[in-house]
Amino acid sequence: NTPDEGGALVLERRRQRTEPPRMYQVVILNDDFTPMEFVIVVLQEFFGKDRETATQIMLKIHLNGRGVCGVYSRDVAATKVEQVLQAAQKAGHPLQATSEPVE
Ligand code: NFA
Repeated sequence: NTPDEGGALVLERRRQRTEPPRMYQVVILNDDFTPMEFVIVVLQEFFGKDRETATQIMLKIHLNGRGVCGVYSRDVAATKVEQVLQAAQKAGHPLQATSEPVE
């Protein structure tokens, strides 16, 4: 910060070096036992999907083996995974979810 440089230039260089925070996708895995309806409700309750979108995502998971339910900061993604696992355990379903960095 030389006298004639001014603080604004320094701040600008620092901003350009700051990468945006890594984002994490929450993935739900297919299994043979969890009812389709339970997955649809989970997608509505914890991922804010409307019923039609939730049904599409559930079917994609059912057919492809896995599907992305949403993309969030690391902490929020971890909380979503916990919510899914806790709801599944409480209902006695083997539904699995995980979060993984995007890219
Ligand atoms: N495959 C499950 C069934 O046929 C449905 C399911 C979909 C489970 C998506 C888990 C995830 N009942």
